[in-house]
Amino acid sequence: MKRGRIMAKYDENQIQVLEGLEAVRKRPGMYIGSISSRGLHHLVYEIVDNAVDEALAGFCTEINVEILPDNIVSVTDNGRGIPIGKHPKMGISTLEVVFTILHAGGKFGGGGYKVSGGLHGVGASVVNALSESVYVEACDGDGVYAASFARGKTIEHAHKIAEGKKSGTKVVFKPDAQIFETTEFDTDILVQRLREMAFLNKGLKITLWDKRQEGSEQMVFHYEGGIKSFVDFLNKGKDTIGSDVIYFEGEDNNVQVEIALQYTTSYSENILSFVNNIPTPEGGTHVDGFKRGLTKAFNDYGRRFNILKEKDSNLAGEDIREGISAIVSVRVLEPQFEGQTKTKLGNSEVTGVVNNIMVNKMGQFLEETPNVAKVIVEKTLSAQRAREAARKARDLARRKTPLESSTLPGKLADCSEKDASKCEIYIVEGDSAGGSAKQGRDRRFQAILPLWGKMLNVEKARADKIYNNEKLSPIIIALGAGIGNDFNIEKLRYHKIILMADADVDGAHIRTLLLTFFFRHMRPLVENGYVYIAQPPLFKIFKKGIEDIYCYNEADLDVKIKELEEKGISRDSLSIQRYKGLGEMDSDQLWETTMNPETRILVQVQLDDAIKADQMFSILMGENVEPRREFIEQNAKYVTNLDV
Ligand code: 28G
Repeated sequence: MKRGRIMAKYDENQIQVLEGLEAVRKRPGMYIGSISSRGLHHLVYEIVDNAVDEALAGFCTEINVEILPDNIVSVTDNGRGIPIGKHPKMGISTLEVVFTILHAGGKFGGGGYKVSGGLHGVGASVVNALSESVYVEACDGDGVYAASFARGKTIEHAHKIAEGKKSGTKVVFKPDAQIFETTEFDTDILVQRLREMAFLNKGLKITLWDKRQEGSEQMVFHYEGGIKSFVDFLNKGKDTIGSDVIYFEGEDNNVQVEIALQYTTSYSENILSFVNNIPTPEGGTHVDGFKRGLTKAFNDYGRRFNILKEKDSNLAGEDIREGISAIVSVRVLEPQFEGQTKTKLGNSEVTGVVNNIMVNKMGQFLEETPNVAKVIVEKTLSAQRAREAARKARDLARRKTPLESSTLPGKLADCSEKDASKCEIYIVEGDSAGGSAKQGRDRRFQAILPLWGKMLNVEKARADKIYNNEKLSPIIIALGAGIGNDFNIEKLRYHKIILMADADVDGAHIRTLLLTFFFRHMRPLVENGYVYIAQPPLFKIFKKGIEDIYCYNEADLDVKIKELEEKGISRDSLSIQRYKGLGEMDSDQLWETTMNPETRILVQVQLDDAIKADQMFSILMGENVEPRREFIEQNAKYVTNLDV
């Protein structure tokens, strides 16, 4: 009876177990990030992590990784060996629990199951689920025990296979080709991570042997200096400044901290950070604490020894970090990972711990080694000067580009006249119309600027964005008077700014956009009456024997026809062409109808028009959805081409 109950319970658990690992096979990405090469290599890290945890627990000094032919991976450690005794709750060996029970929460899906170093990670079951086969051997100093699995299912329970006095664990696995896009291991990727692991765990010896090809040799990663050696490694080939690598460690509030740093003559900063041996490229609270503490240590030192005088402002963090190479490695009991890629430490208690260690120990170091302090402070001061100079140069360059640039836009066909009051600029949408306009114009006083590229939504953009917009910045540069608060009408290069676009919906759209832009960012242009809209004809009347007649709207057409009828020319004898766009006219016609000051019609834009355009624009492009929908419903046929 009792036994029956235990069996029942065991069976229940067994079902749960199988379901659990099935979930891993269904959504591998949740557990190892991806099924690409990256995910494949992750399997190795999961197994190595468990061996490293045994090292952190103080029982393992060596981990050997081998890549065997067929991309089978073998990992051994010399720890205590995974226990093979019956797990009190599960009724199966601890070894089998480790390999077949999925621990709650996926590493990459929420939860974050990795609790800490020293408590053995829980990735073995994930590796098992995603491997064609797994073979595990555990030696506990008395005997050698083995178990095997296939795609998460137990093939052989742990059983004794030999006597033996050694201890340790061996895990051999073959990643499942049904799961992974590739099962080919990349030695360089493994070297990177295993070397990093060895640096982060001083004294731990990790070897890698790629046995897929004959004649290969074992690589050994073993650093008594730990992260000090890591900084040496980073700075190999660089000119270092001051001293050997500086190293601090400390612990408070259950946060263990190790820091190593050294300055080089380089101008960049190179800070690598880790939490429980996991890289945190997005940084986080440990890196914040490091930076803050470093900055404070230097400023305190500078004040105390009067290197920074009372009138001087504090040294900036970025100047103090110029040329630094540093490793920040912390161990935290329950790390909280945040950020885009979940590689940013969020635990707020960590900042203060790291900050204090830096302020105290870095401060002490600077005081005790004044010659080193001196050269670093000097570098910091020159970084500060360089940054000031760079900022001034940038400001100068910035001022020059949009507002008073010496280089006019490449597409601008400028006029020869320099007296702005006599100059006109035609802003033309479309390259083909632009081409005709360039040919047809009077180049002495007429400039042509064809527009191209994607229009910016002026509604949502601030000045800096407008300067860089490919459609608007040529206009700003060509007009030469700047925008916004910097707008200076004295510098305007043309006193007639003529918008020339088709008489259709698209043309109306671009006119609205440009009017809005002028209204918002160059309002004096509109207020002073410098902005015009060209009126290309909508119709052409032609008949053999009389000159072509252009009409600018329907009413105009009716009037012109009546005039002809009064001269005895019947309506039926006339051919009437309707223009769809500027592109339908050749350069002579364009000149004759739209650009020749003697014959053209220009409509001067009134402030009123611009305000209307602005309102329409706000409705079309703005944030407010309701009026936009109303507007679109009321004007459905006009706005079909607008990207609202
Ligand atoms: C070779 C490749 C990967 C491992 C050990 C050693 C122990 C262990 C591993 O225990 C169960 C869960 C937490 C204590 C622990 C041995 C205590 C005493 C171990 C590895 C019980 C797992 N004796 N070595 N797991 N723990 N190496 N290498 O996986 O509470 S996993």
